[in-house]
Amino acid sequence: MAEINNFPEEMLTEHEHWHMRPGNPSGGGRAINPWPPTGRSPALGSGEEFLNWHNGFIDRFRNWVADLPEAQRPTGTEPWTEIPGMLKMSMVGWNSNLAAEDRQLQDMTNFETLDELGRFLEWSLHGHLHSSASQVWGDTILMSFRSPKSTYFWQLHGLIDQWRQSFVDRNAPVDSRFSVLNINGEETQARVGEPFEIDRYQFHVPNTTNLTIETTGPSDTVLYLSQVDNPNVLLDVNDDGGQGFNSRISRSFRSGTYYCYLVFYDRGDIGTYGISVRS
Ligand SMILES: [Cu+2]
Repeated sequence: MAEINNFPEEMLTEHEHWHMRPGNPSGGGRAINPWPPTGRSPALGSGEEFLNWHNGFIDRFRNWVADLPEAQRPTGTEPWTEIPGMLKMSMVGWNSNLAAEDRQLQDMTNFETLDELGRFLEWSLHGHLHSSASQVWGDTILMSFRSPKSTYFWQLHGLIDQWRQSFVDRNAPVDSRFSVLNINGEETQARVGEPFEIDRYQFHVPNTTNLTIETTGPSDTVLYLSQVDNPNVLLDVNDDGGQGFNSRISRSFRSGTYYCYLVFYDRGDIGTYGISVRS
Protein backbone atom coordinates (compact mmCIF):
# COMPACT_ATOMS: atom_id res chain seq x y z
CA MET A 1 0.00 0.00 0.00
CA ALA A 2 1.39 3.32 -1.02
CA GLU A 3 -0.51 5.75 1.15
CA ILE A 4 0.08 9.50 1.35
CA ASN A 5 -0.41 9.92 5.08
CA ASN A 6 -0.47 13.70 5.21
CA PHE A 7 -2.86 14.05 2.25
CA PRO A 8 -5.28 16.96 2.86
CA GLU A 9 -8.69 15.81 4.02
CA GLU A 10 -10.45 18.62 2.11
CA MET A 11 -9.09 17.35 -1.19
CA LEU A 12 -10.42 13.88 -0.38
CA THR A 13 -13.84 15.38 0.30
CA GLU A 14 -13.66 17.40 -2.88
CA HIS A 15 -12.93 14.27 -4.91
CA GLU A 16 -15.65 12.26 -3.21
CA HIS A 17 -18.30 14.93 -3.71
CA TRP A 18 -17.35 15.35 -7.33
CA HIS A 19 -17.99 11.67 -7.99
CA MET A 20 -20.89 11.04 -5.59
CA ARG A 21 -23.04 14.08 -6.39
CA PRO A 22 -23.39 13.98 -10.17
CA GLY A 23 -25.65 16.67 -11.58
CA ASN A 24 -25.33 18.69 -8.38
CA PRO A 25 -22.51 21.18 -8.99
CA SER A 26 -23.58 23.51 -6.15
CA GLY A 27 -23.10 20.53 -3.81
CA GLY A 28 -19.62 19.98 -5.22
CA GLY A 29 -20.70 17.30 -7.71
CA ARG A 30 -19.79 17.01 -11.36
CA ALA A 31 -22.17 19.14 -13.43
CA ILE A 32 -23.09 16.48 -15.99
CA ASN A 33 -24.43 13.22 -14.62
CA PRO A 34 -22.79 10.63 -16.87
CA TRP A 35 -25.56 8.10 -16.12
CA PRO A 36 -29.00 9.72 -16.04
CA PRO A 37 -31.80 7.17 -15.45
CA THR A 38 -32.47 6.68 -19.16
CA GLY A 39 -28.82 6.64 -20.22
CA ARG A 40 -27.33 3.69 -22.04
CA SER A 41 -23.98 5.28 -22.74
CA PRO A 42 -22.17 8.03 -20.83
CA ALA A 43 -23.86 11.42 -21.24
CA LEU A 44 -22.41 13.89 -23.72
CA GLY A 45 -20.12 16.37 -22.04
CA SER A 46 -19.31 14.08 -19.12
CA GLY A 47 -16.06 12.91 -20.72
CA GLU A 48 -14.68 16.39 -21.19
CA GLU A 49 -15.68 17.27 -17.64
CA PHE A 50 -13.95 14.13 -16.34
CA LEU A 51 -10.69 15.03 -18.08
CA ASN A 52 -10.72 18.73 -17.26
CA TRP A 53 -11.74 18.31 -13.63
CA HIS A 54 -8.98 15.77 -13.00
CA ASN A 55 -6.51 18.04 -14.77
CA GLY A 56 -7.33 20.80 -12.27
CA PHE A 57 -7.27 18.34 -9.35
CA ILE A 58 -3.79 17.19 -10.39
CA ASP A 59 -2.67 20.83 -10.56
CA ARG A 60 -3.91 21.47 -7.03
CA PHE A 61 -2.17 18.32 -5.83
CA ARG A 62 1.14 19.33 -7.44
CA ASN A 63 0.87 22.79 -5.88
CA TRP A 64 0.21 21.24 -2.48
CA VAL A 65 3.27 19.01 -2.88
CA ALA A 66 5.45 21.92 -3.99
CA ASP A 67 4.52 23.90 -0.87
CA LEU A 68 5.53 21.08 1.50
CA PRO A 69 8.95 20.99 3.14
CA GLU A 70 11.04 18.66 1.04
CA ALA A 71 11.17 15.92 3.67
CA GLN A 72 7.37 15.69 3.76
CA ARG A 73 6.78 15.44 0.03
CA PRO A 74 5.25 12.14 -1.08
CA THR A 75 7.38 10.14 -3.49
CA GLY A 76 6.33 7.80 -6.26
CA THR A 77 3.56 9.98 -7.67
CA GLU A 78 5.16 10.68 -11.07
CA PRO A 79 2.76 9.98 -13.92
CA TRP A 80 3.13 6.69 -15.72
CA THR A 81 4.15 7.30 -19.32
CA GLU A 82 2.39 4.13 -20.48
CA ILE A 83 0.29 1.37 -18.95
CA PRO A 84 2.61 -0.70 -16.72
CA GLY A 85 3.25 -4.21 -18.01
CA MET A 86 1.92 -5.84 -14.83
CA LEU A 87 -1.47 -4.24 -15.48
CA LYS A 88 -1.57 -5.85 -18.94
CA MET A 89 -1.83 -9.38 -17.57
CA SER A 90 -4.95 -11.49 -17.98
CA MET A 91 -4.80 -12.26 -14.22
CA VAL A 92 -6.04 -8.71 -13.58
CA GLY A 93 -8.54 -8.59 -16.43
CA TRP A 94 -6.48 -7.36 -19.36
CA ASN A 95 -8.06 -8.54 -22.60
CA SER A 96 -8.12 -7.92 -26.34
CA ASN A 97 -10.64 -5.08 -26.00
CA LEU A 98 -8.41 -3.19 -23.58
CA ALA A 99 -5.40 -3.89 -25.80
CA ALA A 100 -7.29 -2.43 -28.77
CA GLU A 101 -8.18 0.65 -26.71
CA ASP A 102 -4.55 1.07 -25.70
CA ARG A 103 -3.59 0.97 -29.40
CA GLN A 104 -6.29 3.49 -30.29
CA LEU A 105 -4.70 5.93 -27.85
CA GLN A 106 -1.45 5.87 -29.82
CA ASP A 107 -3.12 8.04 -32.46
CA MET A 108 -5.30 10.86 -31.16
CA THR A 109 -6.84 11.42 -34.59
CA ASN A 110 -8.98 8.40 -33.61
CA PHE A 111 -10.99 10.78 -31.41
CA GLU A 112 -13.14 13.57 -32.79
CA THR A 113 -13.50 15.54 -29.57
CA LEU A 114 -11.99 15.77 -26.10
CA ASP A 115 -15.37 14.67 -24.76
CA GLU A 116 -15.27 11.50 -26.87
CA LEU A 117 -11.80 10.72 -25.53
CA GLY A 118 -12.97 11.32 -21.94
CA ARG A 119 -16.04 9.10 -22.25
CA PHE A 120 -13.88 6.43 -23.87
CA LEU A 121 -11.34 6.54 -21.03
CA GLU A 122 -13.47 6.99 -17.92
CA TRP A 123 -15.59 3.87 -18.21
CA SER A 124 -13.00 1.44 -19.48
CA LEU A 125 -9.24 1.94 -19.16
CA HIS A 126 -9.58 4.29 -16.18
CA GLY A 127 -11.56 1.66 -14.28
CA HIS A 128 -9.13 -1.04 -15.33
CA LEU A 129 -6.14 0.97 -14.10
CA HIS A 130 -7.76 1.49 -10.69
CA SER A 131 -8.80 -2.13 -10.25
CA SER A 132 -5.73 -3.82 -11.69
CA ALA A 133 -3.25 -1.64 -9.76
CA SER A 134 -5.29 -2.25 -6.63
CA GLN A 135 -5.07 -6.01 -7.18
CA VAL A 136 -1.44 -6.27 -8.28
CA TRP A 137 -0.04 -4.06 -5.54
CA GLY A 138 -2.60 -4.82 -2.83
CA ASP A 139 -3.73 -1.20 -2.58
CA THR A 140 -7.30 -1.19 -1.28
CA ILE A 141 -7.70 2.63 -1.04
CA LEU A 142 -7.39 2.83 -4.82
CA MET A 143 -10.85 1.25 -5.14
CA SER A 144 -12.47 3.66 -2.67
CA PHE A 145 -13.45 7.32 -2.83
CA ARG A 146 -10.38 8.01 -0.73
CA SER A 147 -8.28 6.91 -3.71
CA PRO A 148 -6.38 10.24 -3.98
CA LYS A 149 -4.58 9.15 -0.80
CA SER A 150 -2.86 6.48 -2.89
CA THR A 151 0.29 7.33 -4.83
CA TYR A 152 -1.02 5.11 -7.63
CA PHE A 153 -3.95 7.51 -8.09
CA TRP A 154 -1.53 10.26 -9.16
CA GLN A 155 0.44 7.93 -11.40
CA LEU A 156 -2.59 6.59 -13.22
CA HIS A 157 -4.44 9.91 -13.44
CA GLY A 158 -1.16 11.46 -14.56
CA LEU A 159 -1.13 9.00 -17.46
CA ILE A 160 -4.77 9.82 -18.28
CA ASP A 161 -3.89 13.50 -18.19
CA GLN A 162 -1.07 12.89 -20.68
CA TRP A 163 -3.59 11.32 -23.04
CA ARG A 164 -5.75 14.43 -22.59
CA GLN A 165 -2.73 16.61 -23.29
CA SER A 166 -1.74 14.74 -26.43
CA PHE A 167 -5.30 15.09 -27.75
CA VAL A 168 -5.19 18.83 -27.09
CA ASP A 169 -1.75 19.17 -28.69
CA ARG A 170 -2.75 17.09 -31.70
CA ASN A 171 -5.84 19.17 -32.36
CA ALA A 172 -4.45 22.61 -31.74
CA PRO A 173 -3.52 23.98 -35.14
CA VAL A 174 0.25 24.27 -35.02
CA ASP A 175 -0.07 27.61 -36.66
CA SER A 176 -3.42 29.27 -37.25
CA ARG A 177 -2.14 30.95 -40.41
CA PHE A 178 -2.42 27.53 -42.06
CA SER A 179 -5.96 26.32 -42.76
CA VAL A 180 -6.51 22.66 -41.96
CA LEU A 181 -7.17 20.13 -44.74
CA ASN A 182 -8.64 16.80 -43.65
CA ILE A 183 -7.40 13.74 -45.48
CA ASN A 184 -10.28 12.31 -47.56
CA GLY A 185 -12.47 15.14 -46.30
CA GLU A 186 -14.56 17.31 -48.56
CA GLU A 187 -12.69 19.42 -51.10
CA THR A 188 -12.02 22.90 -49.73
CA GLN A 189 -13.36 25.70 -51.95
CA ALA A 190 -11.26 28.83 -51.78
CA ARG A 191 -10.15 31.85 -53.73
CA VAL A 192 -7.11 33.92 -54.36
CA GLY A 193 -8.75 37.27 -53.75
CA GLU A 194 -5.83 39.57 -54.32
CA PRO A 195 -2.84 39.70 -56.63
CA PHE A 196 0.28 38.05 -55.13
CA GLU A 197 -1.75 36.27 -52.44
CA ILE A 198 -0.27 33.13 -50.92
CA ASP A 199 -2.81 30.66 -49.44
CA ARG A 200 -1.51 28.41 -46.65
CA TYR A 201 -2.69 24.93 -45.65
CA GLN A 202 -1.68 22.18 -43.27
CA PHE A 203 -2.69 18.57 -42.94
CA HIS A 204 -1.82 15.86 -40.45
CA VAL A 205 -0.71 12.41 -41.60
CA PRO A 206 -1.27 9.77 -38.87
CA ASN A 207 0.72 6.95 -40.48
CA THR A 208 3.11 6.58 -43.42
CA THR A 209 0.96 6.51 -46.54
CA ASN A 210 0.62 7.59 -50.18
CA LEU A 211 -1.44 10.73 -50.70
CA THR A 212 -2.44 13.06 -53.50
CA ILE A 213 -2.81 16.80 -52.96
CA GLU A 214 -4.69 18.28 -55.84
CA THR A 215 -6.42 21.45 -56.97
CA THR A 216 -9.45 21.74 -59.25
CA GLY A 217 -11.14 24.58 -61.09
CA PRO A 218 -10.34 27.04 -63.86
CA SER A 219 -7.27 28.68 -62.32
CA ASP A 220 -3.60 27.97 -63.03
CA THR A 221 -2.36 26.99 -59.57
CA VAL A 222 1.11 26.18 -58.22
CA LEU A 223 1.54 24.11 -55.04
CA TYR A 224 4.56 24.19 -52.74
CA LEU A 225 4.75 21.38 -50.17
CA SER A 226 6.90 21.51 -47.03
CA GLN A 227 8.92 18.83 -45.32
CA VAL A 228 7.19 16.98 -42.51
CA ASP A 229 6.73 19.14 -39.39
CA ASN A 230 8.70 21.97 -40.92
CA PRO A 231 6.96 24.77 -42.79
CA ASN A 232 10.33 26.34 -43.61
CA VAL A 233 11.76 23.65 -45.87
CA LEU A 234 10.49 22.76 -49.34
CA LEU A 235 9.84 19.09 -50.14
CA ASP A 236 8.02 19.26 -53.47
CA VAL A 237 6.49 21.71 -55.91
CA ASN A 238 4.06 21.25 -58.78
CA ASP A 239 2.53 23.52 -61.41
CA ASP A 240 0.42 21.65 -63.97
CA GLY A 241 0.37 18.00 -62.77
CA GLY A 242 -3.41 18.00 -62.38
CA GLN A 243 -6.35 18.52 -64.74
CA GLY A 244 -5.88 21.46 -67.09
CA PHE A 245 -3.66 23.96 -65.35
CA ASN A 246 -4.22 22.47 -61.90
CA SER A 247 -1.49 21.16 -59.60
CA ARG A 248 -1.13 17.66 -58.25
CA ILE A 249 1.45 16.14 -55.91
CA SER A 250 1.28 12.36 -55.40
CA ARG A 251 3.84 10.81 -53.13
CA SER A 252 4.58 8.91 -49.96
CA PHE A 253 4.20 10.80 -46.68
CA ARG A 254 5.60 10.04 -43.25
CA SER A 255 3.48 10.66 -40.17
CA GLY A 256 3.41 14.26 -39.04
CA THR A 257 2.20 17.66 -40.17
CA TYR A 258 2.79 18.98 -43.68
CA TYR A 259 2.39 22.56 -44.86
CA CYS A 260 1.26 23.66 -48.30
CA TYR A 261 1.50 27.02 -50.04
CA LEU A 262 -0.75 27.78 -53.00
CA VAL A 263 -0.28 30.61 -55.50
CA PHE A 264 -1.49 31.35 -59.01
CA TYR A 265 1.05 30.86 -61.77
CA ASP A 266 0.36 34.37 -62.96
CA ARG A 267 0.82 36.15 -59.66
CA GLY A 268 -1.38 39.04 -60.81
CA ASP A 269 -4.45 36.79 -61.29
CA ILE A 270 -7.32 36.37 -58.89
CA GLY A 271 -9.89 33.54 -58.96
CA THR A 272 -11.30 30.43 -57.33
CA TYR A 273 -10.03 26.89 -56.86
CA GLY A 274 -10.71 23.71 -54.92
CA ILE A 275 -8.06 21.82 -52.92
CA SER A 276 -8.07 18.35 -51.38
CA VAL A 277 -5.80 15.68 -49.92
CA ARG A 278 -6.79 12.07 -50.64
CA SER A 279 -5.38 8.63 -50.09
CU1 LIG B 1 -9.59 7.58 -11.12
